[in-house]
This record gives sequence, C-alpha cells and structure tokens, in this order.
Amino acid sequence: TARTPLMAGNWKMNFNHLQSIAFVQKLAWTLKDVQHDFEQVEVAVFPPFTDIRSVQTIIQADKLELEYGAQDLSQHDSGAYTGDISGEFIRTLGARYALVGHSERRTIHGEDDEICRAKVNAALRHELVPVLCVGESLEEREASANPADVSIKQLKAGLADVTPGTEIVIAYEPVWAIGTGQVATAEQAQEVCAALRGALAEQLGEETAAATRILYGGSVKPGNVASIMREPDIDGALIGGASLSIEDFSSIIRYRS
Ligand code: G2H
Repeated sequence: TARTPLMAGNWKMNFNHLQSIAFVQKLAWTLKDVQHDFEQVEVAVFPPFTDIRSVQTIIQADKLELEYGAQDLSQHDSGAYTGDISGEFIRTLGARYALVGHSERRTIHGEDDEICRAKVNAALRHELVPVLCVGESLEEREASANPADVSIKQLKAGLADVTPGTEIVIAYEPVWAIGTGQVATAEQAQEVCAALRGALAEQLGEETAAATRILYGGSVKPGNVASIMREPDIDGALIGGASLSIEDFSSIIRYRS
C-alpha cells in the first residue's frame, strides 16, 4: 500500500489570530506558486481552536487541498465540561485531523494513556483521523533496554479500541528532541518507527500496519528533513518551530526538490 507522505505543522500556542490568518494565506499563495502536488505530499496545519474557522475560510476561498486539524480534543461528546472542545465541534469546521497525546499535553496537562485512548475513540466517533503522539523522555530512553518500549506501550494503550482498517496516524516524537534543537538521528528515528509498525501489525494486522502513516517529530528543519524522509518507516513529519516560518515550512514540504 502506498503511504502518501504527510507534512504537518503544529503551531502550538505561538500565532495570534492575525498571524494565523497571514500565515495560512501566505502558505496558500506559496503552494499555488510552486504548483504543489498534494497527491505527492499531503500538507496539514494545526492552528489553535480559535483560528480553525478562519483557516477553513481561507482554504475554501483559495480552493486549496491543504488539510487542517486541531491540536487536541475532548474525550467527551457534550455536557458540563467547561472549556473543552468536542470532536463534533472540530469536525463541523471541516477539519480532518486531531492530535492526541502530544507530549506537551501528557506532561503539562497530565494526560495519560487512558485519556489518550478515550480521545482516539472520540476523534473516530466524529470522523476525525487521530494523530496519536508517542515518545520517550531522556530518562526513559536511558532506563529501558529498548528505546521503542515506551512508545510501543503508549501506542498499544492509545489504540486499544481501534479496529483493523481504521485510518489513524502515529507521530513518534522523542521528548528529548522536541524544541531542543537536538534532533534524533535518522537511524534512531527509523529504529523506533519500524518497531512501532511491528506493534501496529500485532495489534491491527499487517495490512493496516502497512497502510498507516508514521511521522517523526522533534526539531525537524529544512536541513534534516530529507535524511529523515529517506527512512523506509517514516512517512512524514510533525513540525513545531520550523512550521512557523513560511520559508522553512515550504522548504520542508518540498523536501524532494
Ligand atoms: C514536537 C514538534 C512538533 P518541534 O513537539 O510537534 O515541535 O519541531 O519544535 O520540536
């Protein structure tokens, strides 16, 4: 099965409203200028909740095949959950994806594997493709015999209720490489991503494992993306810092040229 590479920009809480609009407008023009082929490389942005509507409007006006998603979602569908945003709300804005269990959610907001499992299920209930983020901290990497152990545990727990054939995306983000400039080597990333594909095969079968995209995330930049993308089990990138610069993000998207 051919896996279309996915380049996903995670804006986190960096852009204010005007910056979000300006960025996605510029991105739209840039990708049109270079006649980007979205079938060759899929591109998605993850704005804050409050800017998803504006991003949708710009993409629709430009008739662009750019995809977008939310950085998080509630595990609940509706009710007394002050401040939470349901999968339905997000899906209604035309989003295709929702990140689940980004390491910043896990550490800052205490989201554990059980919550991630519930959020994966909530995304799927509302026809959003969950992008389940997994990855080990430096202490965990040093303490475990196999660097993939923590990620495999998080993957199995997060996907516990998922059935074979369901579209999901996995993002391997070693916590020690996030926003630190300390990028995992392509070999280190490939080693864990291959192990994750093996775990997917055990849990959901070979066919689903072969069709599922596994992204690498953690200090991806124009200068290191090509070597990462050369690895057989890495099908794209989740980009934080470098997704905030139009020059860097568009050069990452065009990693083949
Ligand atoms: C990891 C990544 C994007 P950065 O969090 O999710 O961020 O590219 O800044 O390391």
